Amino acid sequence: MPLRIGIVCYPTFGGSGVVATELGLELARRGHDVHFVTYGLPVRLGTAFGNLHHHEVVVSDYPLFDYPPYETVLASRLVDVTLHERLDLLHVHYAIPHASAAFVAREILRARGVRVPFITTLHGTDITLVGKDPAFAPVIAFAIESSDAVTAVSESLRTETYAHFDVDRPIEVIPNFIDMERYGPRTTDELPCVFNPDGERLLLHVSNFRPVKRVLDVVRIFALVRARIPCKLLLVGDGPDRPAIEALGRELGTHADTHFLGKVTDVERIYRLADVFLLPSEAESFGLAALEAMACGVPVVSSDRGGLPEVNLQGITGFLRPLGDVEGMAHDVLRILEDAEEGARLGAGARAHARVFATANVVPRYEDLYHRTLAATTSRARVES
Ligand code: GMT
Repeated sequence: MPLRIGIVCYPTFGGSGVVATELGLELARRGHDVHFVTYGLPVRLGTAFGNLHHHEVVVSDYPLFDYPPYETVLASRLVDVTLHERLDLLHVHYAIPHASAAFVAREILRARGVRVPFITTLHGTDITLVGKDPAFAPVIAFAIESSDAVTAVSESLRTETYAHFDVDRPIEVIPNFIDMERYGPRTTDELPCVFNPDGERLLLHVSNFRPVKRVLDVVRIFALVRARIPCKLLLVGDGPDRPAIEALGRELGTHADTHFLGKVTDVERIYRLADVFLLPSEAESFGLAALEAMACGVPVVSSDRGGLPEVNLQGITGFLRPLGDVEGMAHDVLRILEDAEEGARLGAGARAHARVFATANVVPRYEDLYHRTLAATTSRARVES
């Protein structure tokens, strides 16, 4: 049965926003009425469907506010959209502040006799980094506890959530997913690659260049590999570490062979050019970028942190090393680049394992959760009345 679903997320380039947007698009394709409630148009919301809607959250600039009350405005907007669009449920991505805003909205609606459950999907930094800041912890724990259902994008994130928050409720693991058609290996009819005119090998990293991504390690790995074979580094994204990345590249003499491509929207075109994908992160609840690379048949060399071992399988889709083991990761990259058979085996393994996370395998699990949550809400309402 088609549902009317409200989705809250960050509309930016972050992984949680990307997952929420792709989920909304897929739910709309499956016939649900999807309403995004966000402060800007989600960046990947390119395709328009008649059953896909956007409701902007506008926080007015009032001289009294040193800090605009985004959470309050979001909660009010959720009440308004739920009532006028007769939403069945809210699905919020990223706990801060979306889950607490959804809680406020749900309680306001309940006081008006309207029962609308909300589902919270935890993505990682909401729990592992920001969530551990004591300034946020009580509200996050309460919002998780008060959600009608909670999901985490990996087993690792579920374990971390229980370890760091005093919550006593089931958390269902529904992993991130990938469109295996859009993300696929390079075909022979594609334009020649402009980044390696002399056939240099291509190393790729995609992220928001935050310290947690350890992009400086990427540059160090590249320097070690480049000392052995001709290669180039493609960096997609941007963020606070960019000046330090450029400085290190100049210091190591690799800057001229590094291409900064910025915040590319059709990133799948870049993935499939790469020979190896690097993700040496300090923390990674899932590692969506690694999955995107794998779907394109690109082996991954990553750290072994967080949910990465659930995505990148040692010796099957690529290699994993302890945090900061730059020499080990460079060794793994060389193994992939210098042995064509090994590179092809890992690339095929990467694409094969990515299939586990194919959209058609994962999105029905969210639909199933929606129906179960609605059924539980209805029967609770019956008991209470
Ligand atoms: O990676 C980031 O810093 C962005 C962050 C986000 O919430 O937008 O990504 C997190 O969610 C992604 C989607 O579920 C995961 O694939 C990333 O692993 C996770 N990032 C971290 O845990 C650092």
